Amino acid sequence: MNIVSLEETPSLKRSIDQGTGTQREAVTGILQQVKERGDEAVQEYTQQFDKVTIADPRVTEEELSEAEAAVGEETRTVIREAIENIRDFHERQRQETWITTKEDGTILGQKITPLDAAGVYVPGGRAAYPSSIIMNVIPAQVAGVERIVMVSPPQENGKLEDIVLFTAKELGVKEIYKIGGAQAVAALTYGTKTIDPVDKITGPGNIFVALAKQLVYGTVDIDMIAGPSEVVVLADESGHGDYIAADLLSQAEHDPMSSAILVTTSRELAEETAVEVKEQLQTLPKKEIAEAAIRDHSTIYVADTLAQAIAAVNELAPEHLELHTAKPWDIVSKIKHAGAIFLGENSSEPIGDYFAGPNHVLPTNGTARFSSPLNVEDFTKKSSIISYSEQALRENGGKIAAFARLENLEAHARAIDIRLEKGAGHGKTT
Ligand code: HSO
Ligand code: ZN
Repeated sequence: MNIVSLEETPSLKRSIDQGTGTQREAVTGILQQVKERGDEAVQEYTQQFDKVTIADPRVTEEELSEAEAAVGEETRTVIREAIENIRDFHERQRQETWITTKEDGTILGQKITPLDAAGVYVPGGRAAYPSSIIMNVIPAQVAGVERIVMVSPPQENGKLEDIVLFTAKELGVKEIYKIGGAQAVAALTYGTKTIDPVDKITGPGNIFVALAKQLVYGTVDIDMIAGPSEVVVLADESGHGDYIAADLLSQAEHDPMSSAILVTTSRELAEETAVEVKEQLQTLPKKEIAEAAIRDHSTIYVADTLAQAIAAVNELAPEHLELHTAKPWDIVSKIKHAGAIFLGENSSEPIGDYFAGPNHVLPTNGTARFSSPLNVEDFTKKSSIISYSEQALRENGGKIAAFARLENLEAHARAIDIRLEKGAGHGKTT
């Protein structure tokens, strides 16, 4: 791994993959076809891309039970316990409707309502991570979303992976369709005879899914366009090179485009970590992916001071930040931008990926500057509540009408004036 001294702030990539022109065109065509021809088009695309004919994409109760039986006891226990921790954490995010009353009788408030329906995209094959299903479904459930729909591309045998179905069953997701790609995003957005439309689509996917999500955004809501996973470790001389190397590699194995960065005030630790990364890489099953990520997108920066190191971290605005310093709690208040902050050498990043409770769907690509981990609020929306009393209207009506005339909106002004002129009750009792 490259070791450089931190003279300037590290360079950033900061752009989401917009795909090629051909890819965008293909996705636009798929969205259009599904919008116009519904199920029939979805079935054709499944034949073309997933190489299987699916007459009815609905997953049956029977398939769910079969999947459960196929999953081993140990796996079941792990998944159940993870679900419990993650649900527990998200329960704390729930927001309440609030109402406030002023002395003049005005009542103002904010009403929280869950979305009616959410769609979770689960990628096919090896990227079908049960942890991601849990992370997408739980905030929607805790928010109170009544209809949660899952979609995932079928394997060539026409089935979904057992672990995907088992996780869905454990979570209580009942509406699952064996469809994937841009066609699934289209079906969830526009609806078909078989599939009712949803209000928001979340979950990771390949470039076609990501492009489809970008294109349907506005008709439905989406979570975010996730980039490759990233981790930044901030360490002083108290850090352990072997732990740090292991954690860097844990995100490097996600994607050849992933980045794993160490910012440290200790040159010795920098060198020790570089050696460890090289050694630990050799025995990794995903060696090639991790090697590419380390070679092309990862660096060790040596800073003169901790303050300089912290400034670099804020500049990077990483998805995951690990603090391997003598007093990690002293640093937290200085971190402005990070999706998730892991404190101390015991808090290895995969703990957050799977088990601790916080969501692992996090802002990538520097977007931690302005966005947050996927959370319960993402599956709710707010309505403002306004109830003016007669007294409040009398006291403020003149100002409101004046404001309206300032904008040359006479009908607005008169809507107020008419009330000021006619006064209370207006001849009717309620
Ligand atoms: N580290 C990934 C999530 C993940 N890791 C899923 C393992 N499975 C992005 O936060
Ligand atoms: Zn991970």
